[in-house]
Amino acid sequence: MLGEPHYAMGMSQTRLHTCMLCEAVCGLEVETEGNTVVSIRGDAADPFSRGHICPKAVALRDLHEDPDRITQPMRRAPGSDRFEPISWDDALAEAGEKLAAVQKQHGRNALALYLGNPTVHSYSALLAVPFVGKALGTRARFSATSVDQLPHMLSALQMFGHQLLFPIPDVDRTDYLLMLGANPLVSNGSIMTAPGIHKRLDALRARGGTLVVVDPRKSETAAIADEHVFIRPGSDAYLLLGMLHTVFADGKVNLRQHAERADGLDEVRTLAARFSPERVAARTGVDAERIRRITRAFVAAPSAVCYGRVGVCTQEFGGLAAWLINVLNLVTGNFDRAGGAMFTTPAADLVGVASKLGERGHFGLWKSRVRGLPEFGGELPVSVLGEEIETPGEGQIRALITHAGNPVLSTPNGARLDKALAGLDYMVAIDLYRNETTRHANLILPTEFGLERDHYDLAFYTLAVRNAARYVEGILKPPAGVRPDWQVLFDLALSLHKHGGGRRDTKLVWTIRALRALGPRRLLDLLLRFGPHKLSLARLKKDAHGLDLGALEPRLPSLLQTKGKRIALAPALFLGDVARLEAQLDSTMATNGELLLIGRRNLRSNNSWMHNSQRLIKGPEACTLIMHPDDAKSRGLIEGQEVRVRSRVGEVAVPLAVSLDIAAGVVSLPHGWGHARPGVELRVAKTRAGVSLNDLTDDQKLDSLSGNASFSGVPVTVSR
Ligand SMILES: Nc1nc2c(c(=O)[nH]1)N[C@H]1C(S)=C(S)[C@@H](COP(=O)(O)OP(=O)(O)OC[C@H]3O[C@@H](n4cnc5c(=O)[nH]c(N)nc54)[C@H](O)[C@@H]3O)O[C@H]1N2
Ligand SMILES: Nc1nc2c(c(=O)[nH]1)N[C@H]1C(S)=C(S)[C@@H](COP(=O)(O)OP(=O)(O)OC[C@H]3O[C@@H](n4cnc5c(=O)[nH]c(N)nc54)[C@H](O)[C@@H]3O)O[C@H]1N2
Ligand code: SF4
Ligand SMILES: [Mo]
Repeated sequence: MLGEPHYAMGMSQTRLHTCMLCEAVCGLEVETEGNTVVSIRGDAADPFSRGHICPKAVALRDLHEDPDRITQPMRRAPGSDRFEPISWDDALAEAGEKLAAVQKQHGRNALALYLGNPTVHSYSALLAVPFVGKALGTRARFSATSVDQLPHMLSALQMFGHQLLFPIPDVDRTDYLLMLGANPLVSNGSIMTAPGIHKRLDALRARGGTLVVVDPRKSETAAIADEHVFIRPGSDAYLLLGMLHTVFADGKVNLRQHAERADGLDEVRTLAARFSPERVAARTGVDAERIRRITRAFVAAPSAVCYGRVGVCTQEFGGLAAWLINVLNLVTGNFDRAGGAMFTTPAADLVGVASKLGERGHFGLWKSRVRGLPEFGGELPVSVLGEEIETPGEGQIRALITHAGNPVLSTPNGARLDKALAGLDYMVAIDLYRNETTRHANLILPTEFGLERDHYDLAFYTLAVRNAARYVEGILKPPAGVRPDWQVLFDLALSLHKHGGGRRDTKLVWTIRALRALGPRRLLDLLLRFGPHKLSLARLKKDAHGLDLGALEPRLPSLLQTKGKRIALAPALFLGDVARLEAQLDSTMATNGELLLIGRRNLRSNNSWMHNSQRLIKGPEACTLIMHPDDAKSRGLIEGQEVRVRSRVGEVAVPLAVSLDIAAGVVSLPHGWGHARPGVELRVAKTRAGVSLNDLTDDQKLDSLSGNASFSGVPVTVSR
């Protein structure tokens, strides 16, 4: 995989890499000595990230040196939580045999697959999973999508005809950025790859632009905005309808170049007419005059863009909110136009290739067995995973493969899933660590990671605020006992097939063998060569700091994958969900002293899995419950005190942080913590275990339209 074995020479070298931890794809300059990292800095010569990095990149070094990292396949002794080394050959043979046996006895859907977030940060895994997913021959496929961006995908599919046609906010050129449910100063941006976002937002304001943040908490991003609007959790769809009402009432609708190809404007007008700012004010907590004022400023700006992320997706009306954001950008003439919401022209065009192969995504073709929730793009909502394992009957899940995921900490009612996993017949985890989820596995198969791999960001250049490309080689030698992720995935599928399991499709198996022989690099090279910029790996290697491929450009109508290349402003699916929204307009959500729980992220943390770095977890306690002083006072609670938080599904004890930066009636707890469970082998993380937010979130509470988890606004009581 690697070029020259520089790491063998023991000399100090400076090499380039790219950070794969979050979506910002920062260029790195890594000083190594032999196979050891000496320092990690931002690559100032990267035209896209221009030297930006965050503390997590520096901690990459800790992961590579982590004695808790799994560096050879491990097998759990039956009935115990002791793991012992096993050879790759034996491990793959056992996995194939056991998983095939489950499928032969209980049907193919008895085997489930869960793909975690870092899957998307490895181009080689990303290229392998569509084939491997198919080869398993099961409908029980899950991923972090349904605790994340599923609403955006559903609205892309319904409005533009492809589930991956994500409009990206043109932050570098816009005059007005209205941000809902996102905190890029901490997350570094999501579905908005924009390394150094703080500087980009400063530049927006320096050129006279406006940043407005809508969030139930005065987040780090809200703190630097021109205006912060406290909103009641889960009510963004109402706010957006109140804004649309204003646009129509003011006669300001202007679809610009899309007027001729957009269908459904009348339906949107009729719908918006029902939601005056006065009508939604109480539910959103935003008064009518303010809704009008912000709408009018948005409309009046030379260019404007509304952007919503995790906070609007992971709520009860996530689907509607994601749709209405696109509608607002469209009807105010801010779509596919500089300074508005735009589409990328990525060097490796996954969406283009998928479209050519007829893969656009689909929705609701089948339903989950127990609760009848819709599939999306071949996956089921992960909120049903626990019940699908627990509930007997035909199609009950009895075996599981996880890849780079930790659903015990990352999915709603994780404690229920935790128990359910213990009851599986067989489980394989492809991961770096023995964490809250993988401790249940019979086998843990470890992969190459981070600086050991070559990197091209297949996913996130597709979501970037500029067109950019950068390719780097692996710069560390992987531990002898690990293998590349794509190889492990392919080999697992082949072993399953060999033992009589999986989809009995010889053509598919032949394809997997061919791809395995070809390797992901060649595939990537082909994608680059046939991509819109006609690049190649060789070309990217010549400019090792990366290429700037220019600002985003208007891409419609050619990108549209709908029939007749139309834009569907008012898909029936969304219109049909409005009745549910309207029915809850007057609900108060919380009663009897309940507070509404929301989540948050921390700059020095990455979902559930970087807490084993001392460098990152040192300092003030990150896992605290933030509460408004009025709510603390009325409960007789004080700063620093340990409080008990209870929801329908569970209970945790956590230190209290009292702050004016949160709306009264709302409390916030970060997700990804809770490492005290037995059998977890994360020695540093255990010293600051924290509690899991998802021991409180509810698997029965979701956006019933899309199937996405609803983390925002979980009713809880808080007491001493
Ligand atoms: N440091 C760090 N960076 C990360 C991650 C991490 O764990 N740590 N995770 C990565 C991942 S996987 C993702 S998907 C991205 C996510 O990136 P972002 O989408 O920026 O996510 P968050 O930082 O969680 O910000 C969500 C905001 O929504 C607010 N919110 C909660 N409920 C509501 C609501 O009902 N309405 C509104 N309007 N706002 C609400 C929260 O208070 C919070 O400030 O971050 C990525 N980057
Ligand atoms: N309440 C609440 N819950 C949430 C969220 C929230 O905002 N609130 N956010 C949700 C979001 S946006 C997301 S994306 C999910 C994330 O949730 P998941 O995707 O389920 O889990 P992660 O915490 O990202 O864990 C990643 C795992 O992958 C392993 N890993 C890291 N790199 C590699 C690699 O290169 N190869 C392999 N094989 N393994 C690797 C790590 O060791 C870790 O075990 O959490 C979701 N959960
Ligand atoms: S912002 Fe994201 S990509 Fe950049 S260094 Fe930090 S974790 Fe890595
Ligand atoms: Mo995510």
